[in-house]
Amino acid sequence: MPDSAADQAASEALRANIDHKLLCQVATEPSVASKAEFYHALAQVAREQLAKRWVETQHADRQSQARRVYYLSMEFLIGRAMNNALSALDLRDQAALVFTPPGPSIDEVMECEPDAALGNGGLGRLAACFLDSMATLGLPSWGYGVRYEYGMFAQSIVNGQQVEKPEPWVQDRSPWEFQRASKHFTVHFGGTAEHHGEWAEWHAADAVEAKAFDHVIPGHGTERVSTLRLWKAAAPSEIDLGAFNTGDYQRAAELKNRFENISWVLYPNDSTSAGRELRLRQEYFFVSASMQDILDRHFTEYGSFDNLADKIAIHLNDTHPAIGVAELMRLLVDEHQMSWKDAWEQCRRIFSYTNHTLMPEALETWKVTLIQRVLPRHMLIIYRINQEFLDEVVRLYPGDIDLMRRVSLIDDGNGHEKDKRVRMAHLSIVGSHRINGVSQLHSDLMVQTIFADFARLYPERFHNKTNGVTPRRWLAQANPDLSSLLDERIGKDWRLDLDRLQGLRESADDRAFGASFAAAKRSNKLRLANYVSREVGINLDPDSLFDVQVKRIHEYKRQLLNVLHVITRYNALLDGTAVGCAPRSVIFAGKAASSYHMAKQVIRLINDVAAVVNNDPRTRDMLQVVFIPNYGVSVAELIMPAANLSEQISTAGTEASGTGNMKLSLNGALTIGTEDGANIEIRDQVGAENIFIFGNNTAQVAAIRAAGYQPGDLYRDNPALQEALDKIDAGFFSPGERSRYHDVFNSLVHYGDHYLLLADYADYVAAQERVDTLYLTPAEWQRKAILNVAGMGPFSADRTIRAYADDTWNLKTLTNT
Ligand code: 26W
Repeated sequence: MPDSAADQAASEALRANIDHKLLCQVATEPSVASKAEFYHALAQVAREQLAKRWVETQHADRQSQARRVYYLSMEFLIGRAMNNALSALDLRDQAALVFTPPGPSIDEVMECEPDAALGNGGLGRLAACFLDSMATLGLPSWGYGVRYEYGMFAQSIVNGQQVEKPEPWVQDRSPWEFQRASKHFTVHFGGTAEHHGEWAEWHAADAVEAKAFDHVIPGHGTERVSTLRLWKAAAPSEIDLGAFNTGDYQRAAELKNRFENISWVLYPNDSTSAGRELRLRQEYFFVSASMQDILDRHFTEYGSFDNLADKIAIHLNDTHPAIGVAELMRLLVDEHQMSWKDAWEQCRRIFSYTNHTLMPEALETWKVTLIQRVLPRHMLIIYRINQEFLDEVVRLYPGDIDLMRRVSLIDDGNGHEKDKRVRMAHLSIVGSHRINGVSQLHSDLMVQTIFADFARLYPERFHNKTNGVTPRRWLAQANPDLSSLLDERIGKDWRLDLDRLQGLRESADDRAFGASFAAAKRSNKLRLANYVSREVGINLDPDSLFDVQVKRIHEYKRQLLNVLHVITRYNALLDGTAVGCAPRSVIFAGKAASSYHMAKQVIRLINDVAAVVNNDPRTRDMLQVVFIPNYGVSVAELIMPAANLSEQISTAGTEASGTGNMKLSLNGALTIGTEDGANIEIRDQVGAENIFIFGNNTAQVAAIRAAGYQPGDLYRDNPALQEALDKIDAGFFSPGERSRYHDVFNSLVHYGDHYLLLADYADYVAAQERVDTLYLTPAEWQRKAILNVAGMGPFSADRTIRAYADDTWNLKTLTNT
């Protein structure tokens, strides 16, 4: 805590500024202001300074004429902005001094802010971490996305089941956004396209207005910022007025809805492509507005498009913005009279693409008939791109018809016209000069499996960029206790240079440091326990091992395997065979897609198991289970610092990278995990002896499947497994409805156990026993936890973004002058 005279003076100045904002912006005064009103006043203080930084950054970028990167993403999972903004503006400590009793604390004020949950999970949160790093590294950079009125749904648990409620995160207006009244573009849909040689005229049927709302993303240790520009859909004003003027209010309202629904709600699905028309409209809507804005800015600055590719890089965050390849071609050829050949050359130097999943159901394809109807000109462009691409393939591999069919941008639907589909991943690859996966394993599998043909055609395009997380939000802000301890040991520079954490290695055996490290962890556990007690009504023992699995609920992530272990442990405690056990609190959190039945069953089962286990006086001291509702960025900020054990147990080869694994380890949790995604690289950094790796690896998973996997045999041969599964099947945890989990049981034992839970069960349970043994030797546990933190340097998003800037975007870093 700062208490010098200078700090006091600064906090007095801040207090005066807040009081002023309370008066002028909120029209109240400190003695009667509510927490929410204090929040708004404080946000206004930050807003003003962010605005200044934004203007200066734009000025510097224009002056330097440096290349910019535009990061296109359907999702940005920002969370709250206040703590991050105050830290970046160096106001955080002063704000803590301003908000003291009898008034609200700074934490209470910050909790008034709703999360901006404009994303589903990993992909959206990664985009938010990347913006933080781009700003911090001084890259001329913009994020572009959709200003959803309703973000990720709010989850509550009613009778053990997930209930989804809409989440209107900007009730009226957010203090963090700047509406740019002068920035609006028209986006067209439907109609017909008429060819005139190389270019075409698009006679669109509909038009919608895209209005710009900016979020200033502050850099840390720099005055530079990045911009997140989000588009809101609105009816074009002439249509609105026309109907109103004739007194037809109902029609005016209907029209307004029809247009504005484009940016109403985020699709709450990760890992399955919805294939719905509204989703395609959302994708094109934000991509078209972004491209027009980008070209507008470029032309204003350079008066020509000849140097476009020298000055801009556009990144596709998965295939969701892939229609941008066709849109850039349309704008350059049809609207700006560039030749097809020149436009395509530029295009290919401009775009790059990241793949985030190998799951076949997540790979986006769109019916040709749908694209023809909604975006007729783009369909023609895609056909031409495909034609030229396939001509190239024929030149390289003459006569290989099968190869052509496999790599074509169009899936020919086995000759059925109505089943033809556009493969968005293929469009992204053909239109990009660099393509990457998000961990070494994922990138390797990508070129060996789904993109093998393309890797043969264009080997130089494929590479790896292992994900990272921002240490500002996920350590400095989320875990102040551990942060101050690190500051004392290794200095404060780790915030901007995470490799400094290596300096902790020499403290791993220092008993006194270990004790302070453990004390910080315990206070974070207490903080979480208080939250759980308030929100869920379960009192966790802060000395028990906090065993945490937090992420989207999905079969491949195998929350069910974790449940099987919980039941096994419960059974062992009951029959007295549990020797050498440590008291545990098993903590789950995560959302299930609303249409994903099996994922919802898993949530219900967790809650049913929790109800039985937590109410059993025979085991209560040794085992507790809790499902924390409404997992999101802010809940994660509470959970990550409090975890002892990080569950990363996906079937090998299915989790592209994971980023929660990095956040947990960075906060001193040990990982129990499979050889999947970034777990492998985490092991390489922290040392195999400081992580619990178990189960079949990718090659073994493939071999098991090839040999004809028989989960029923494993069930029969393992009594502990059988007992756990039988209890689920017999309704032991659902006495009011005994058949509730038949489908869960069947999916594992009789219907093939697609994600091989039973194949990894025995090894998982054995690894969990090793976890207990270690936890019962606290000094050893502490040592390994410290070594985990020490090894996390490479998992800073700064490292990832520097690598993208160097080998994908070809960008230089800048400082404001
Ligand atoms: C079209 C529906 C849809 C929506 C989102 C399909 C697929 C997605 C994402 C690609 C799913 C996702 O979030 N993938 C996660 O990306 C993270 C960041 O790279 C990785 O760390 C996770 O392993 C990966 O599951």
